[in-house]
Amino acid sequence: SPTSAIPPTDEIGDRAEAALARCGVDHLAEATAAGRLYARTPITGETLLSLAQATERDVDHAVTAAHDSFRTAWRDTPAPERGALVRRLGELLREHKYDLADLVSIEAGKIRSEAAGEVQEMIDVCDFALGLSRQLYGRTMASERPGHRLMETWHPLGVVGVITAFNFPVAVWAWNTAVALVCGDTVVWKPSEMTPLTALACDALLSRAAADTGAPTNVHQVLLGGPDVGEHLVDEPRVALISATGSVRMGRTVGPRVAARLGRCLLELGGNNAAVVTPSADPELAVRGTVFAAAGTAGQRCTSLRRLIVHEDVADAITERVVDAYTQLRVGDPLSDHTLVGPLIGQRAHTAMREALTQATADGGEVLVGGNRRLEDQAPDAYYVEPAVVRMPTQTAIVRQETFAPILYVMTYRSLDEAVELHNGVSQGLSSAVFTQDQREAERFLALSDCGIVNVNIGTSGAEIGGAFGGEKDTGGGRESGSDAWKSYMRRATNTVNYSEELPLAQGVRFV
Ligand code: UN1
Repeated sequence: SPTSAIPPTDEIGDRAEAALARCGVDHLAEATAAGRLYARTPITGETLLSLAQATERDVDHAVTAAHDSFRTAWRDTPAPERGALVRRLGELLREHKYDLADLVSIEAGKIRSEAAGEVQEMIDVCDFALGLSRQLYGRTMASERPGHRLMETWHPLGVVGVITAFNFPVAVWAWNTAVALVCGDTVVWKPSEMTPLTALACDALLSRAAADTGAPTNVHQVLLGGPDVGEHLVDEPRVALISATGSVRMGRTVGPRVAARLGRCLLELGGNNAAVVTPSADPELAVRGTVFAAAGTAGQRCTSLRRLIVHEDVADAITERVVDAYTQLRVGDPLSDHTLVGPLIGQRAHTAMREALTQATADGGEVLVGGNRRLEDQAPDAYYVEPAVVRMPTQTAIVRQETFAPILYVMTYRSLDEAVELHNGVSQGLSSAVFTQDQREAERFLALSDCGIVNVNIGTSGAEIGGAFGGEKDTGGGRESGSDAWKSYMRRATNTVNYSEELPLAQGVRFV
C-alpha cells in the first residue's frame, strides 16, 4: 500500500504549541521529577513536552472546587441560562475547530478529516445540549386520588467524574460535559494520559466560555495523570456519577469500586462489532461501509468493524473487493491530506495486533492482505501498519476478543439464524450492521442483534450524536450523547401534590 512521509517531531511540536496558544493555553505547568507526564505524538512516537501530573491532593482540590460550585451556584442557575455556557462553548469550538483537530491528529494520530469530524461531534452535541436546556421534561401521571397531581421532576445530580480514552479524546468529553452542564452538574475530567494537550485546550476553551457568559469557572476541572488519578476520582464520595470510557478491563475495576460506595456509573467499554452481508446486499455499499468501519481510524474506534459475517454465496466477491480496496489505503502521516490510515497509538497496540494475527493464523486463519509494519525506517518509534483482512474458518477465541487495531476477520454463513448466532456470540455488545435489501432480513436483524447500536446498510462506526450511544453486555450498558441519555446525569423526583381539602390515602387504605 502507498505511504506518506513522516514529519520531524520538532515541526509537530511547533504546530501543537501554536494550536494550544490559539485555544488559550499559554502556561503549561512545569513538571517536577516526581509527577511527570509526557505528551507524546504517535506520528513519530517521540515526546513533545513534559507536564505536571495531578496528585491525590489535586484530585481532592478539584472535587472540592467542583462540588462547591455545584452547591453554591450551578444547580440553582436556571437550565436555559446554563445552556448559554454550552452555546458559547459551541461557538468557540467552531472558531477553533482546526486547532483542536490538529491536536487530536498530533496526540491520537487521527487523519485530518476524522479529527475535524470528531470536533464536529463536539459542536453538534453543544447544539443538542443547548436545545435540551429548555427541554428537561418530566412526566405528569394520572393520580388515583381526587384533587391530587402526580408528576416527576428532574434535578441536577452533583459532580460528574468523566474518564475518557485516547481514541476520542475530545468528542466523548463533550458528549458528557455539554449534557452534564445543562443538567446542572459540574465536571471533573480525567482524560487519557496519552492526550493531555488536547484536554488542556478543551479546558481552556470551556474556561473562556464560562468567563464570557458569567458562569462560575469552577464548573469544570481537569486532572492530568494515569490510572491512579482515575482511581482517586472513582473512590471520591462527592462524585455522584462516574462516566468512564475505556476497555472492559478498566470497566471491571471502575464498576465495582463505584458500586461499593453506591455511586452511579455510566460505562462505555469495548466493542467487537460485526456486519452481516446478505446475498441481496448492494455490494458497493457493503464494501465501502466495511472499509471505512474496519480500516478507518486505524481500527481504533470502539465502534470499529472487527468481524464481517458474509453469506457464502457472496463471500468471495465481497472479500475480493474489500481486499482490493485495502491495497490502495495510504498509510502514514495523519496530518497529510492524502493519508487514510494514521499510526497506532503505540508499541503495545502493535504487539497486540502482531499477536492476534499470529494466533489467528495458528487457528487456521489466512491473512488475505495487510498486517505489515510500515515506515519503520522513517519513524522507528512510531507504529504504522497496513490494515489486515483475515479469513477465519470459525469464530475462535481470538476473534471473540477485541484487539484495538485494524484487523478484520471474515467468516461465512448459510442461514440468517446462523449469522445472528455468530454475531451475538461474543461478550461485547456495542455496534452492529446488516447489509441487505430484503426487508425481512433487515427487520429480523434489527430485532435480534444484541447490541446498543444496530444499523442497516451503513457500517458500525460513525454514529451521529442525536442518538443514545452505548452498548450491552461487556460494553457496560451506559448511554451517552443524544436521545434521553441526559437522564443519567440527573436525579428524578416523584412528586405528589394534594390540592384538595381531604387526605385520601392511596390504595384505599383507611387510618383513623
Ligand atoms: C469511541 O470509539 O469511543 O460512532 C466513540 C462513532 C463515533 C464515536 C466513537 N461517533 O464511531
